[in-house]
Amino acid sequence: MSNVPPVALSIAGSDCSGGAGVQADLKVFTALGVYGMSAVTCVVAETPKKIASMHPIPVKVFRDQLACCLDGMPVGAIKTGMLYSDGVIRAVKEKLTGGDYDLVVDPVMVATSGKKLLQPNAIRALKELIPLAKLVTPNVDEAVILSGQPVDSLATLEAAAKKIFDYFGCPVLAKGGHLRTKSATDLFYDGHTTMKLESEYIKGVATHGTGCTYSACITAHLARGKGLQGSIERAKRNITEAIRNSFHFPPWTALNQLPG
Ligand code: PXL
Repeated sequence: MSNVPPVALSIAGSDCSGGAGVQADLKVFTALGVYGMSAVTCVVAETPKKIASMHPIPVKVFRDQLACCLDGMPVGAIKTGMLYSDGVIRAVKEKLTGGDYDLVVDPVMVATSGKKLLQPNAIRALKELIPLAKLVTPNVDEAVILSGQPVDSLATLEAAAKKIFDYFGCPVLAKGGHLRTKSATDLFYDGHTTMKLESEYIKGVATHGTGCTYSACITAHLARGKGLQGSIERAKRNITEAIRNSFHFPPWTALNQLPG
């Protein structure tokens, strides 16, 4: 009897504290009934409050992980998170070009603690990867960098999302959680449709790894064949509940409780 589940791959950094990066992605995949695999780009020694050190994985070892995961396994969806270097990004682009995957690019650049998770000289390579994606998921700061426009409101976030679509030809989910609005509103734009995803802003909870968890939820739903808009809508509900029910391990900041 065959028993083949949906399969997804996380290409991201390792967060030893378990709230972000590959660890968060694999937990989400499991929680949503998807078999998860990983290609680690960088080992990050961190807690939700600080990054102690970072060690990039040699590009050869990274390429080998990609080959082991992709050659022969029925991978339906892939997400990228912290990529860190130009060499890793070029390896991803080379391997995924021409493949039949639903790719979600979470354009991770800076940790909440302020540490850079993408080398400055890798931004160009990241911009060349985005056109391969089915979705790019910038937060406000990343939307500013990718669009070259200031963002300080939902209207300017929407303008930035449209600019990003025009530049990269890739559907955009611009996440407005960092705007000081009453609700946490994200904007999806795919060249035709603008979809507004609104949820209650849950006050006083600054969770670590929310971006990773959100894009992993989208990736898992894509692997399950829910389509792009259906996956985003489901993931928005998942992430809102994950924040509402988040775990607190004082003195750490909160960690998302994964969708069940
Ligand atoms: O949340 C961004 C992020 C992504 N990936 C890794 C991280 C972090 C934040 O700390 O450590 C590995």
